[in-house]
Amino acid sequence: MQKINIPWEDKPKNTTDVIWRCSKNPIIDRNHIPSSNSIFNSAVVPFNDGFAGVFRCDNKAIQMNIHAGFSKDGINWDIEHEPIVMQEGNTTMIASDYKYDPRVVFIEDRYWITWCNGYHGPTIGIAYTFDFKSFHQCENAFLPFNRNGVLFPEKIKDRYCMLSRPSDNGHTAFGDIFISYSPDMKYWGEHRHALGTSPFEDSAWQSLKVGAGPIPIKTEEGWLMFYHGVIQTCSGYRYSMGVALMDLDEPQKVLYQSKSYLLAPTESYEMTGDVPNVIFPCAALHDDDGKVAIYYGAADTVTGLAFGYIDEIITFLKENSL
Ligand code: BMA
Repeated sequence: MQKINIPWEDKPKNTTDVIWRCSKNPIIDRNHIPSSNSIFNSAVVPFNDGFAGVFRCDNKAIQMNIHAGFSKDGINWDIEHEPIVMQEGNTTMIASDYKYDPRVVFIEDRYWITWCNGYHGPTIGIAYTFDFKSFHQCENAFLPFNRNGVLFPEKIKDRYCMLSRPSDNGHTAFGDIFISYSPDMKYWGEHRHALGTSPFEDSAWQSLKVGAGPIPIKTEEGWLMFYHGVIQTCSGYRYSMGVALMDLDEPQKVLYQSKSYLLAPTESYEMTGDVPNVIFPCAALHDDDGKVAIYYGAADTVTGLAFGYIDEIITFLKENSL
């Protein structure tokens, strides 16, 4: 197998943090393509001898859509100026009022994209591609309202497996992560509760709602799942990133859930933007050496990148678990 050279910077000498930010942050600015108001909450995967991605680009009318992009190094991105045009996949019903917050994963023979799809309110859209040029849209996974649909990178007990967060039609002041299974990427069922919010007095940063982030990473200890947690403050929601380990065979069983956040909005581009105080991870690249590079939307405006070691993250999680 080809070795993946994920983007990487060594841990700064003066930090004891488990996660550290890329010195080039934000790696994608809000006006990276001519039409964009903001580019954030986006997903990337290894592709050919570099990387491909699906980017959330809100245009200057604030229409939310997803665009394909390509990169040699995972940091400098060529993002298509026009949104992805979907063809029919496993359905003829490919209506979509908007598309946002994509995730991307390679399973078996193709890349699958999930996103928040506007169909009488937000629900989870699914599409596949082989080349990031033609995309085939499939049946929505769920009834509205739902957000943060995140696939596992392999079948579990012969079924596709997806995390999601049932929501409302607005800014959803609640929400736990559920898991659902499908034999064919069309019909989803066996919905189980997986990871919930925390009581305010235990871990307030994740007391309002939680949502899955990047594709879970398989480790010997379980599925490593980065997620966002939200606290309601006097001046609105604050989104931070946490991490959990889920059982390999029955991922609805949460083995550890972080009590402290891993990354919270503290940099100016995370605290200031169209929606202040948001860190929203949607992708993580990892290599055989145990390094991980996490892509996250910052303040609903730009895209940031952060780094860590998987074994250090797991140690942190075990020592800081709810
Ligand atoms: C959520 C989604 C995300 C967004 C976040 C913070 O409900 O809409 O796209 O990043 O709110 O505004």
